[in-house]
Amino acid sequence: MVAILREVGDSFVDALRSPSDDAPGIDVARARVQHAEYAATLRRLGVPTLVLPADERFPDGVFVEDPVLVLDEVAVVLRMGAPSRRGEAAAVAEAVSPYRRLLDLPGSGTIEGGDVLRVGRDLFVGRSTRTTDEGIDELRRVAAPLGYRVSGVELRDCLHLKSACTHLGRHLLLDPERVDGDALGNLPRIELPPGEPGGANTLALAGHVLVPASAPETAEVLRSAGYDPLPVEVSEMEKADAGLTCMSVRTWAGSPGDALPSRSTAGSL
Ligand code: CIR
Repeated sequence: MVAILREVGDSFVDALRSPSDDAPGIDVARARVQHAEYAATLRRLGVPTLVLPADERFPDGVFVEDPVLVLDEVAVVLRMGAPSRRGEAAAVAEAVSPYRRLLDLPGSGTIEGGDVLRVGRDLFVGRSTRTTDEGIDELRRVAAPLGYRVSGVELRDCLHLKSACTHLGRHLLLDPERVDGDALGNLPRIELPPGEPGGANTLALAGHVLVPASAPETAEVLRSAGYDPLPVEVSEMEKADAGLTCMSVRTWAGSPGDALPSRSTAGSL
């Protein structure tokens, strides 16, 4: 069981981002510090990390969640919607291959890992600018024989489904402005507080929930619901429309929101 990460390259300064007139530029040095702190947090929680070297051809290569979807039985190599990112899959798939048999999607539809929210044996897939109905159908053809139900979900104003909704373990955390919770099964839902859009992209593991440092009210809401939020600074990733799930692809079995068994070191965090 390992979390696979990829270092931040110098070309991260050119990462894809939604157009905005006054957006500050990405500070690559700061992004590297934040990435190293993210990796250190995972390790302190007892999660081993495998950190791949950066590949300067791929400005968004740090976001390893998007090119490969790891299920309990197999890993599915995805055809990404962003053409500039398609070459990222090879290195991530190779790193995953000791842990899972690799499967390719059968056609030419597109789908990105950030759009796939797993809840038990349900795979909810955002219909985004990156993920097409054809891509969702192809995932269904591969995953249904393994016992997964695959459903497409409408999104409003967000890059990926997991920009707006993540699995905490006992609940979903979701932004009702951007995704309709009724499309996401029966798990109880916690609504994202207004004004903290980045807060929806949390990462639950080892009895804790990593929460972007930019979302302190979200952390408070999660604490009130009985979770143990751990703030992690990801300001430079947020400038590239990304957050906590995007920076690792995790090879343990079970729902992504499932807590891993805590190690004694995790208790001191
Ligand atoms: C992109 O636009 O593809 C990257 N700048 C951000 C990817 C974020 N990934 C994710 O939400 N899983």
